[in-house]
Amino acid sequence: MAVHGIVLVAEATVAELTSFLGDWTVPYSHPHESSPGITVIQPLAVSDGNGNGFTRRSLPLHTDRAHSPAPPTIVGCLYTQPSSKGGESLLLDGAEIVRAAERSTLVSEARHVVLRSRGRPWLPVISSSTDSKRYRIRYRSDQMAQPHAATVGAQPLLTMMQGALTTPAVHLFEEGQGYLIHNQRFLHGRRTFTGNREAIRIMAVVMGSSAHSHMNTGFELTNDRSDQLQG
Ligand SMILES: O=C(O)CCC(=O)C(=O)O
Repeated sequence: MAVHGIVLVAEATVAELTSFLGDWTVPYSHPHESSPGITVIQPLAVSDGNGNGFTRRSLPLHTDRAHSPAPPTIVGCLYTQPSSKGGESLLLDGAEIVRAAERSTLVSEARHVVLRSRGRPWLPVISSSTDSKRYRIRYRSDQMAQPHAATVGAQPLLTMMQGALTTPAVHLFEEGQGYLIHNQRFLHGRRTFTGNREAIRIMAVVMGSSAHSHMNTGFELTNDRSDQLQG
């Protein structure tokens, strides 16, 4: 995950995933969690007013807690009950967006493409460390937050990003399958579905003492690409 930003899992249980994360991460709390860092994602009869997560509706590509100053570093989704129809997962490597921005020099406008969320400070969609070696992506376009070009010069970068978001990898995960992603790099979402599909979502931050604690400050652009996910 530290290299590619994603790990696909199969024949897994929630206990196995939490055990895998156990000695190098700590749970990241979410208002809807049922135990520390763990939220059951299933359609609820009554909307909780928190958007489409707990419905059968699609979720466009996003970063979890993108509007928060410190989103979780690791997000996992383990599918525990399949849909009757639909519900494919959408995944996109944000490193590809940063590479495209760098190739076109649009990356210089990055700090002017922001996420606007009512009552919160604007946060850059792509941020980089002062030496530009590490990048973080935060993105969502829903009731909670909207991307916005704060200057005329930033609009082409936002347009390019939104174009890239139209070609995610699409996976229909079966029971016991799913993914762990570096949430500051990979965007995820899902297609609409029917039936009683259920997923267990895990959120975590890497411990400061871990050899992987650099993941909390974003990702580096390397030549390792997640090509197997494109399509
Ligand atoms: O239902 C899914 O497959 C993904 C859910 C999701 O994107 C989320 O909870 O943030």
